[in-house]
Amino acid sequence: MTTAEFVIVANRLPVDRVITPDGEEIWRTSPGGLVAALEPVMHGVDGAWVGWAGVAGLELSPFEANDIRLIPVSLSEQEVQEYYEGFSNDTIWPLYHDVIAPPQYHREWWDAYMNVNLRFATAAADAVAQGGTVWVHDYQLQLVPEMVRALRPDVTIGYFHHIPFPAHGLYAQLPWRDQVLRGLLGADVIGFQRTQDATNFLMAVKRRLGVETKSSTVLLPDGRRPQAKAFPISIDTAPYIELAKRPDIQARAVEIREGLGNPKCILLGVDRLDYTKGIRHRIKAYGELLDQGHISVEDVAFIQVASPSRERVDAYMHLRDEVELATGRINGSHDTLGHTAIRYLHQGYPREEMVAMYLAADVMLVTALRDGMNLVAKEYVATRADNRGVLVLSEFTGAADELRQAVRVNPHDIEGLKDAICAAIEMPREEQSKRMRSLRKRVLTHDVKAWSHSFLKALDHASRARHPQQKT
Ligand code: GDG
Repeated sequence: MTTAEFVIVANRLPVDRVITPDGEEIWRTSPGGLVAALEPVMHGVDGAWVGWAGVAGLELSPFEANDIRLIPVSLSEQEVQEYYEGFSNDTIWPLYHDVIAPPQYHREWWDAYMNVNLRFATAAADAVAQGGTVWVHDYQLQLVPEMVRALRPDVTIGYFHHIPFPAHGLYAQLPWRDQVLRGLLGADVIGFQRTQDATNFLMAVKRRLGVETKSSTVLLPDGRRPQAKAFPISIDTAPYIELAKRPDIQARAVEIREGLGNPKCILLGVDRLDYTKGIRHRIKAYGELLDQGHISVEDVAFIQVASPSRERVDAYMHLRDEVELATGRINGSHDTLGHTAIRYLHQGYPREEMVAMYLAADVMLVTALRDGMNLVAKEYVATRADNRGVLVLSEFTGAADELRQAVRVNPHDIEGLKDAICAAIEMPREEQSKRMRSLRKRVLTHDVKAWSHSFLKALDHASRARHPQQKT
């Protein structure tokens, strides 16, 4: 098999399988942020991408799409249930998001997680060239760094964690806590969204494994020196700026406002329908503002895009019921024949339509209870070239560390959230503009290229330290 200098390993391949109306199978680039982030990196190098094609039971040989070599890892239906929906999304996801929902601990899920991680690690170890680099992504694959290192001690390994890493008091619940730390420590560079995540990880390493750390370096007994640091992820700003300039998309934004009966103010939320995103808190705050007469449906409309996510996991089914019940109640009490309080959309949209919504929104509500970064906040800012609009941002997002001029909220404090929404609705233009200008400056200068560049620079540094004679 041909090998590659640079191998990305992620749960999903960067393409989705689409069956055309005449039955032909085609592969379309996925709309996700990780693809946008890594595609430019892949095009410049001799690279390959290891991942699951998203369809259970599908066995595929390596193939090429959009000039990227793809190495599919197959998962059975049972593995999808146990490794992906189970251990990844019903154990690690809730535990790492501060136990907003109760994590489920099942030994058979852990077994599936180990088996599938080994499959990904083996595929990566087979694909990478002598002395090459492997970059592993996210919480579904935390054991892969150690496994790749065991199979291929010659390669440099990076790992990036897209979600939070919890404080030790919570992390300690995990029955397999030491194994997961050892898995991650197989990497030379372990990247997190926020400094706090890296600090939590380093603290867990010290307390659980009794290993010394010095600043961001782990001093392993075998002499290896992995680094754990923050590399806050961002967006590819160019497509958002370009789409926001397009006359047809600007016209669509006007049409969206007209469709809502021309309210003075549009509030917008855009999230996967996930319990970490604080959608219920935001709906509650908006409902109370209506109930108490602080706002009216004629003046202030609320669009909530809640794109379908993890629909076979119990906690997500419950959340959907709760959100839809709350929305139905508020709309039932406040809608008029001409105006809807909450325009609730349990659908996914093309990026063009998302940008039209960002342009239509006077206030963007990002009220996550815990979020690694939150790219929606950055996307909204990137589209606001006229410096108008207000970002209401939860302090529990990674983005809050960077976007200091947003209106900060604690989403658990419903009164505080209501005050923040009112302040955002009433914010004078000059103040909007002052804040948006500095938010835009931050997002445009710290884009996804800056993110991948800084991570890869740290990895290159680690590689040089490991092979001083080869790389000059
Ligand atoms: C994880 C971490 C971290 C959503 N609905 C539609 C749509 N989206 C797009 C958004 C945005 C992306 O999905 C969501 O990214 P977020 O960062 O907001 O959240 P997660 O999905 O939870 O991502 C997170 C991220 O990884 C990156 O490291 O920031 O903290 O949880 O880009 O625009 N896009 C389209 N239609 C939709 O209906 N086209």
